[in-house]
Amino acid sequence: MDAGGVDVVLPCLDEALALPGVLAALPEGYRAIVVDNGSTDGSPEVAAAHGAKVVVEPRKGYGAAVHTGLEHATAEVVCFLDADGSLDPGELPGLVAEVVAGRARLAVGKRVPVGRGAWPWHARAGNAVLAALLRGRGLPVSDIAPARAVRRADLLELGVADRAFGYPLELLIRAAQAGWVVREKPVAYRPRTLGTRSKVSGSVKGTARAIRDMLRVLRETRGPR
Ligand SMILES: Nc1nc2c(ncn2[C@@H]2O[C@H](COP(=O)(O)OP(=O)(O)OP(=O)(O)O)[C@@H](O)[C@H]2O)c(=O)[nH]1
Ligand SMILES: [Mg+2]
Repeated sequence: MDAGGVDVVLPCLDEALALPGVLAALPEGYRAIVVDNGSTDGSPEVAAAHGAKVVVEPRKGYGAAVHTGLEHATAEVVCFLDADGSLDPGELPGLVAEVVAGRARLAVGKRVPVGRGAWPWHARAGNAVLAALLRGRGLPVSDIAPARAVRRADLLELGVADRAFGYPLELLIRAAQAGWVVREKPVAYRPRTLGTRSKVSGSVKGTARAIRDMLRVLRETRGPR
């Protein structure tokens, strides 16, 4: 992708140890927008020192961070990626290529675990159930992945409303309802950077919160039959 480059939105909550590696791995022409939700480990300063644009979002939640990052993006194509070191920014051009070439409106990563403990079994099982539900709604995906590429204008128009942890699921459901072509590409999924703490699937509290938010999304959306 040339003309204007690509913006990469990185939701971030206490990822100071992971950010240097993640930001250094961004391909040329890919600009980081780190969206922070009140980190207490100096993440915003680390992000800025490593060349990222930093946006502070006072509302808590993955969806709030991702949406605010989208609002601050200016590139035609925007990527989203976790900031915990579990995903390689070097794989983003593969997703962007699908969108730029018109093979997909939305390109998403399908996580392939690399290394022990990359993907806790309960998170993997929950993810598989949700992916099966999505296939039932006509979307051929096998992962609710936190890596994606899409045109900025398309995503704004799609109007994803969840601001918590149901965001990735609602995005896929709305894409299916809008008749978008969604393509999955395999991406390596590694254990998060050593020393950083899991906010979602690695703890009982985080998992319970994600399940609650995703069930709400399922209740509030209706798939085409
Ligand atoms: N801004 C913001 N970012 C968040 C919030 N919760 C999680 N994140 C970020 O969203 C990404 C995903 O969170 P993780 O804790 O890695 O969730 P996970 O991948 O399910 O859990 P792990 O398997 O432990 O990695 C990371 O970059 C987090 O820093 C939040 O409330 N606000
Ligand atoms: Mg993670």
